[in-house]
Amino acid sequence: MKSETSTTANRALLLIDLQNDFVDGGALAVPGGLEVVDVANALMPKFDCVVATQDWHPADHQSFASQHAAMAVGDCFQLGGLPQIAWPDHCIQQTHGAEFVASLNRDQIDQVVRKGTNKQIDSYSAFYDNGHLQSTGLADEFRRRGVEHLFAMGLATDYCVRATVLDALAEGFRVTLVVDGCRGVELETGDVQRSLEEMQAAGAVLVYSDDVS
Ligand code: VGL
Ligand code: ZN
Repeated sequence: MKSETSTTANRALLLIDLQNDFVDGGALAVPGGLEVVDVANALMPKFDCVVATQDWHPADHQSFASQHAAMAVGDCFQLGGLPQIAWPDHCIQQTHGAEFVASLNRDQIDQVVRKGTNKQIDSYSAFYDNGHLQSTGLADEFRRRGVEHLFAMGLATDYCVRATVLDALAEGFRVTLVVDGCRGVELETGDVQRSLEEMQAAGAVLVYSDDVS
């Protein structure tokens, strides 16, 4: 049986979408989003490997309500045969909204994974698009580096964090979710709680950042 112990050598910190558009004042602001940046900054020195994701959309990304006639933000529709929520324009490549939050310690990030670049399909997870058609290569990259245990946190709990954690577990990684490092959109009341329960049921261990050594 594999060792249950994680050493700094076989673990990585995965920071999900800590971008201007997802924090206070942003186009798709997640309530309290800015608060998690301090958690990220406090955790990074505890990890040899830090990977950050960036939602990175072309201006005509088809998840944007603005790209469809008579569609409102929050509407549900079908995009390429998948259920899709219509979002406000957000995280457009090369814009301020897509940049990492200025207070995030960028110099501690080893690798950046950009996702959502294909306008025809949304991509919540750091590993695959929402149809699991295309891989970002991140799982193989972790395996190449000998990483077996991921600590995940970021925005938003009920979308990109959830999808990333579920994919990571399916890829065979041990996953610890840093709960106070996450905030959710909560389009429907209870979405965040349901997401946490779903991740836990799939095998994620939920912890608070103070307990991460
Ligand atoms: C996200 C909605 C659309 C996220 C990204 O980062 O959770 N949510 N694009
Ligand atoms: Zn997006």
